Amino acid sequence: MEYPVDAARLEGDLRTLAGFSAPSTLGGVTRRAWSEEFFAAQAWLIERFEEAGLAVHVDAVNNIWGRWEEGSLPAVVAGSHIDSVPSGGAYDGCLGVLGALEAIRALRAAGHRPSRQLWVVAWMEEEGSNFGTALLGSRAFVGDLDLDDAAARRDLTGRTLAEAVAARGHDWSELADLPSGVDDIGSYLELHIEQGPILEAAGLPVGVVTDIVCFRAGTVTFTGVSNHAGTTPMEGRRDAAVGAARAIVAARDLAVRHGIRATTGRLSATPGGSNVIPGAAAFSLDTRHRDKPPLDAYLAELKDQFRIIADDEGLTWDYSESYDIDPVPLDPDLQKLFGSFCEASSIPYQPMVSGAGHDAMALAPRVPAGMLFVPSRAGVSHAPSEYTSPEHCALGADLLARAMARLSE
Ligand code: HGY
Ligand code: MN
Ligand code: MN
Repeated sequence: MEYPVDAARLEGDLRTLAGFSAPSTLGGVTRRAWSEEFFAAQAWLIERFEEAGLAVHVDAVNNIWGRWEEGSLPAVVAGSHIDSVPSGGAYDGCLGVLGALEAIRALRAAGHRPSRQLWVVAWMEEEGSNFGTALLGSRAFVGDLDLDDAAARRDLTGRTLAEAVAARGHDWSELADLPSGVDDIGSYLELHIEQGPILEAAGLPVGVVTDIVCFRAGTVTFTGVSNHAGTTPMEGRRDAAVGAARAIVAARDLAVRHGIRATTGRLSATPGGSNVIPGAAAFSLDTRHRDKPPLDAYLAELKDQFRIIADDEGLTWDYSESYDIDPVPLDPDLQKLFGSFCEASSIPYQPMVSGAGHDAMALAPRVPAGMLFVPSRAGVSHAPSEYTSPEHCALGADLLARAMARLSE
């Protein structure tokens, strides 16, 4: 270690943060953005930032900033997110926020005197698990969010995002001012668990991220006619659930053929009675690829298949896109910087692409952005058994500290 990162304290923080969760029969961490448990976790995090001597700022979309304001602007910023997927893990996003906090603690303990301000940020609703707007806080901050579309989005309780912002004491119009903050940022660093099997399989403790895949995601809805399950003959039914089921299999089969990653994580049939032929069936579709043209071609061909399925089943269909995010190359100089630290300490590492989306995607088109990965046990993430060893967590925080120190010399 180059800086006195406290592995036990970081592990303890990760364990404590994991405790802020809604109960779930599936176990794991369920901390949807805007939920009670989420704001309890934010309050705990704000205390940790203050304890570390940072000035805390909560912006209009609830990004939490902890600022070491000794140096000049533009600042060196490190962070990630603390919202989770349902029944997710304790490390996704949280390691990036708590690792950045631990890096700042270590720099202060080592007597570092930054020439630049050093900030840690916890971005709001990276997962989009509440309002279906992934990278919400970071995209709002850089001015990439369609504010009209986002304001009207409703969560499972029917509350709009604008109402959720107002409930926290901010006016939606304040979001239009957020992008001016990007000028105060000189570089953005994000430590994250790999969430895949590559580093563990290669026996490597560190990955330096070269670029992040693109993704397009939305909701597909098939509409037919509700009717009685017992009296309606099989021929002539307009069963929306059958259309959706055929479409989900078609999405998977075509993805395998095109080398795309496609996933349906949410599925619903309406009105939802077991003795009622569903008049509507909706499913989420998350699709990803390293390059945009093959992804766009896949979606175009898939929509043709949806059309055929709908005609065949006597249904109509609709695709409402939630986001269409381009692939993002990360800053080559920051990749070299991370690599040089690993080489200087004979830490084996490899450059790699991120199959997961991250807030760095929103920042990278505007400021130099770099990402570091540490291994996920058995490559598992977005699940209760998500795990990264305390040694790997501390190593990531140490490399983050070295980068923050170098960039604020
Ligand atoms: O879905 C993702 O790739 C990220 O975990 N939000
Ligand atoms: Mn995630
Ligand atoms: Mn994440």
